[in-house]
Amino acid sequence: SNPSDTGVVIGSKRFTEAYILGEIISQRLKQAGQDKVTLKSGLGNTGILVAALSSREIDLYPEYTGTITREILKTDQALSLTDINKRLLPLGLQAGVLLGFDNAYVLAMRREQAAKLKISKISDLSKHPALIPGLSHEFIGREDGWKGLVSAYQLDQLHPRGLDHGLAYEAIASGQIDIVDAYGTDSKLIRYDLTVLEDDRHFFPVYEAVLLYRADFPTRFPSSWQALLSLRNSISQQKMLELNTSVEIKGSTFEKAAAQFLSRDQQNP
Ligand code: PBE
Repeated sequence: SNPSDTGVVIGSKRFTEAYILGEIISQRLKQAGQDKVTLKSGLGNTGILVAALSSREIDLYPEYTGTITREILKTDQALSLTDINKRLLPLGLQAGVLLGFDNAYVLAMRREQAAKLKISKISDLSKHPALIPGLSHEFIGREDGWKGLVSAYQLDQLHPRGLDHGLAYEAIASGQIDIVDAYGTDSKLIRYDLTVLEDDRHFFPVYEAVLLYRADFPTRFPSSWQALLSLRNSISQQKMLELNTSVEIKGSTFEKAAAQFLSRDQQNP
């Protein structure tokens, strides 16, 4: 049978922002008249999503430029989107439609403890080997995560514990851990009064949100692709933080947050 018969299948990673973006993409396609849309939310980490693209289980998902260069293409170079796409093509993949915000990895601590120990930047951490990092499993294993940070900042004396990103904030607030890997657009950075440590050796790349898709997607679904182009530059840093806050702090759902975003977007294009 024609593979187009199955409609468009969207995937997402397993954290609040990823779920919201999956909903925005899926609802945008339905608005545009694509009536066969399947959303497979919370599939897993980067490796799992890329495997799902390769096996045609999904057609696209929201990803980040820094994650594509470091984790998928395994390069330290800062690449333009054009160069990223040259390297993705042999994998049958392409990246496009920059959404308009950046979601960087950051290290964060309780504001009070950081002030007391006079820690404001990541390089200060090497003087405090007793601090306990509580890090998400994906971050621990990534070159643009703990592995690379340890060598860039000589942090071999610190011993991280692995945990789920969803549990990290409660763990740091209650004092079980002292340092977390957070995401720049996390609503809970503000809610739990954490301070973000300056990346004073400029270790982390830029993580601009972008769609990662099968290279054959635009030709298989031309009108859906046109609809997705309208999402380019449509979500500001502030807007993404608000969307994450509406779900994580204000109790909205992924679906409602996405629907509200799209209806407002149409009124004020
Ligand atoms: N990030 C921050 C991670 C999660 C959010 C964009 C660097 C990633 O998914 O690659």
